[in-house]
Amino acid sequence: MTTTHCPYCALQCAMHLDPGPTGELTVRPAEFPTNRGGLCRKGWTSTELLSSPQRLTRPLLRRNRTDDFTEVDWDTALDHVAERLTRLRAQRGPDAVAVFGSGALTNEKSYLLGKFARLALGTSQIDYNGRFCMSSAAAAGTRAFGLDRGMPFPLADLAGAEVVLLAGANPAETMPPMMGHLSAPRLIVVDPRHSATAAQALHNGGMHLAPRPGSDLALALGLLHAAHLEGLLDTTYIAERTTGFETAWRNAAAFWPQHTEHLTGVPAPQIRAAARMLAKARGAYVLTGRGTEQHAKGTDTVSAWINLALALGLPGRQGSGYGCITGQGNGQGGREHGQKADQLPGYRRIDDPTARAELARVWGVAERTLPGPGPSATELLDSLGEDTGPHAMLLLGANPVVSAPDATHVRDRMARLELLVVADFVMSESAAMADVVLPTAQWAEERGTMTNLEGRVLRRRAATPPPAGVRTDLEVINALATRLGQPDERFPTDPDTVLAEIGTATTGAPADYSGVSPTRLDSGEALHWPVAATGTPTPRLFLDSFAHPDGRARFVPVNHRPPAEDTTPEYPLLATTGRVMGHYQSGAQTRRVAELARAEPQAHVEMHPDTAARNGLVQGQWARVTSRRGSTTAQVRLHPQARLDTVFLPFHYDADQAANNLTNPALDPTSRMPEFKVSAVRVEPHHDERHS
Ligand SMILES: Nc1nc2c(c(=O)[nH]1)N[C@H]1C(S)=C(S)[C@@H](COP(=O)(O)OP(=O)(O)OC[C@H]3O[C@@H](n4cnc5c(=O)[nH]c(N)nc54)[C@H](O)[C@@H]3O)O[C@H]1N2
Ligand SMILES: Nc1nc2c(c(=O)[nH]1)N[C@H]1C(S)=C(S)[C@@H](COP(=O)(O)OP(=O)(O)OC[C@H]3O[C@@H](n4cnc5c(=O)[nH]c(N)nc54)[C@H](O)[C@@H]3O)O[C@H]1N2
Ligand code: SF4
Ligand SMILES: [Mo]
Repeated sequence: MTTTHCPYCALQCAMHLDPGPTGELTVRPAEFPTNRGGLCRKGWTSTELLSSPQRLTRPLLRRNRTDDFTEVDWDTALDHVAERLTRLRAQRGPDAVAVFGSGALTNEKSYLLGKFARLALGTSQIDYNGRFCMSSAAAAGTRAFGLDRGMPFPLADLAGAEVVLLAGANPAETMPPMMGHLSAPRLIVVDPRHSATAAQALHNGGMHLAPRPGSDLALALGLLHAAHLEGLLDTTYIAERTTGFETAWRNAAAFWPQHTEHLTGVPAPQIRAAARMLAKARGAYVLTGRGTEQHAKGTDTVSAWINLALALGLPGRQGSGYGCITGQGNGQGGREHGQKADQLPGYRRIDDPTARAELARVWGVAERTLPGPGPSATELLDSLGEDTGPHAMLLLGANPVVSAPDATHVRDRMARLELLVVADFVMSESAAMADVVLPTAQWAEERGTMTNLEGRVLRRRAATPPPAGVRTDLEVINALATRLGQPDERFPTDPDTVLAEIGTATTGAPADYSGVSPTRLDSGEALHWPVAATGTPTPRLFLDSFAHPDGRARFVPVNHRPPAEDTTPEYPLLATTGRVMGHYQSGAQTRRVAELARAEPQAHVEMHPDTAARNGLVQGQWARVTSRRGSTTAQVRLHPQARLDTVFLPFHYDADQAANNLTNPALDPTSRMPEFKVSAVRVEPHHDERHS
């Protein structure tokens, strides 16, 4: 038996893997503070992909995009990649090569990938899919508290609260075992959809506020306004632990309940009632998810939620707080170790001279050889093949052809690359476009560490060796780096050696991992970062002071503005996107798991029966949904409690069922988050013999 954690989301449920009679691994849930013996359907079926016939086990190469792939040996594939990269760099300079990483990668892979980009390639062009995930919350958290750790408290603390407000999060589908921690508190769910979580809230005496997509910022200002008017703010806390309340309040002052109702569609009495419920609770949390964050104003929107939490005196207190629900398996650790365009390991900035000097010393290079900050994920993808943009890309752990905004455009850009190299264990839609595909090991075949949604570092353990012919990501990075002239010892393939180096590289940094060791992890100690070599872990941050130099949290003055595009007679509805329980992300993995594929075989579009009727649609019919970017097809699923002006599509499907054919690449000015959650669309019957 091997005890490890689920490969998918940031809850990182613990599980035991046992070899079955035919050698295949079976899953049993393990007792652990986040999942407490529970798993969702994806976790239960997670071992199926290890032995799937769709698994890649040989490197694949084609010298021409119009050719089919041929199986080659590793040396041929790696030599080809190294030779092409060297030539491109010589012709066009180091920024001609890009790297795209992922919050699915272990801490060790994230760290080594960032180091590979900066040292072996010398490129500034590195970013990752976490940019599409929690980047707005990270930016707002840093502004307010001086440090971003998704949940600055253990998940289990939530159970002790009286009220939890969930803004744009649907954990009943996205992290089902988390609902166990939310059964005692009353929930206030803010979601345009009557989601499974909203249903749970109403069932337990809580509330569901259903704002128009993209209007959360107004709603958060309205709640602050209502709480202030009723004298429910924590004025002592505001005076002692924060700065900037007055300027932030000046913006909220105009958001009377009626005005807020007009902007959001949430009835004024509900706004007042929710403000009262939250403000009067003994123990309350405000949590944000992607629904409120994935907007062209996502950072300001999260700031508005944090302002509300600060005004009520919640953050940095035992039994109360603000947190962002991080999404990907290593969404937290993946944002700390330097695969982000503007970042060095330990959550340090790449434009900070002290951090640069420190890292250069650890890495044994001259500081001036480290590149500066590069473009964000959407901008990076948009510049591929441009004269001044990258002409080659190395992609690990993401499937942007399905998951990036305006996916058709992204596909066109990726097609312009002279060299696309993808390391994956299945032929994802992005891998299918590559020149070279490198087959890598999966979660249950490798060791490493992951940092879960509460900032706790966990150990991923190998339960079985990888299939013959498959290499680990660390081995792939090493093999490419050495071929590019790097010393072998600079790119270790042993995860524990990389972890030790992460400890050195992050000593004294905001995300200090120097106290994380295999021995401490194996002892079961709850290692929430920062954890210094000689120090104790930090399950709860900010109890004494916030991370700004003056120790205070900052209110950030923010104001409401409409989404990047609004409805017109041609595009009269708003489409929002998100997840269903049975699939994970771009679906590259879960669409290949038989039970999950059977349960949710194709895309659907959720809408109110009247909206359907007005557009000539009935339950189960195929609809075409069209935005200014493009169109997609999906089967109509009626929902009697849906908003009349809003339809919802999951983004787990590819090609002509891809929700991202619709989405708007308009970016948040601070986090560079695209507007996944609002597109103006029209819906109509789709007539196609394949679907009839
Ligand atoms: N089953 C499943 N679970 C997952 C994942 C998965 O792909 N599948 N992915 C993991 C990852 S990476 C992430 S980031 C998390 C995401 O977890 P969540 O944030 O819970 O997921 P989403 O479905 O993207 O969005 C949550 C809700 O936001 C709502 N929403 C849409 N527009 C708006 C808006 O304008 N305002 C508000 N307030 N709400 C809005 C949607 O209706 C949806 O119910 O899930 C993780 N867990
Ligand atoms: N419309 C819309 N689009 C969205 C969102 C939304 O809500 N709406 N959400 C966004 C969010 S929050 C996220 S996080 C992104 C995620 O979207 P993607 O970045 O596309 O994520 P995945 O589908 O998880 O892709 C991971 C790929 O990497 C492979 N992989 C997994 N682990 C490893 C590993 O350790 N090594 C290697 N080499 N490969 C690995 C998998 O097989 C898979 O092919 O999607 C974003 N896109
Ligand atoms: S909730 Fe997340 S970590 Fe837990 S079993 Fe499901 S996908 Fe895996
Ligand atoms: Mo995510």
